Amino acid sequence: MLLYFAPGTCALAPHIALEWSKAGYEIEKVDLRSEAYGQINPLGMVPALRIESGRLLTQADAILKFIVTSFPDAELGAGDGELAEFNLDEALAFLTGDFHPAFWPYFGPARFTTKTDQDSLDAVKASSYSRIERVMNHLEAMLQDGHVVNQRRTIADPYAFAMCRWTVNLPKGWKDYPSIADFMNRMLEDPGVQAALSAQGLK
Ligand SMILES: N[C@@H](CCC(=O)N[C@@H](CS)C(=O)NCC(=O)O)C(=O)O
Repeated sequence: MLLYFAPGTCALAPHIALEWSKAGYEIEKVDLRSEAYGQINPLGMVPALRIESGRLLTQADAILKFIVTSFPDAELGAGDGELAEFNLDEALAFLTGDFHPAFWPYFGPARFTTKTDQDSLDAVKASSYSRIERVMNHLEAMLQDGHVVNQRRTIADPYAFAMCRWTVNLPKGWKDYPSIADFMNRMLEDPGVQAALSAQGLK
């Protein structure tokens, strides 16, 4: 397996999940804007995971679920219980469909305005803060039990971890949310998380 990544992006989530799964895998750092990567993944986005058959898997939540089913011994799935699978799917949909997009104006303000001056770009960035706060508040409530979902370690944990890191330079960062801060600090102590951070040059 080969995981295409750019440092610090949401590709950190499957990277940690692969570490936790003790999977045999390699990583390749890519330049998201390069023609070379565009030929690998025409969407020009990470994560992307090349599996043995040659198929390129895309979409973070789908890749994370693929890791769960490929490495059942790691027990990163929903667990048992009537609503367990729904709870995990709901959490993944929140992370991929609400949490991640809240950061788009912050990281790519030029995509949200036709103006090009710095003040206009900064204004677009600043406009993302309230939406980011809303999704962080929601995650804060989810993390009261120590994990994103089902009171157990699942693929949703590294996904949330990877994206909460993005708030570090915001007016309200992850350290300002008590349950998120507790979760992040525990994740930072985890050997698999440390291995992935180190491999991405983030530590
Ligand atoms: N829907 C995709 C979105 C992935 C995504 O937006 N990845 C970011 C990094 S966190 C990226 O590659 N951005 C490059 C771009 O938007 O051009 C997924 O969930 O995997």
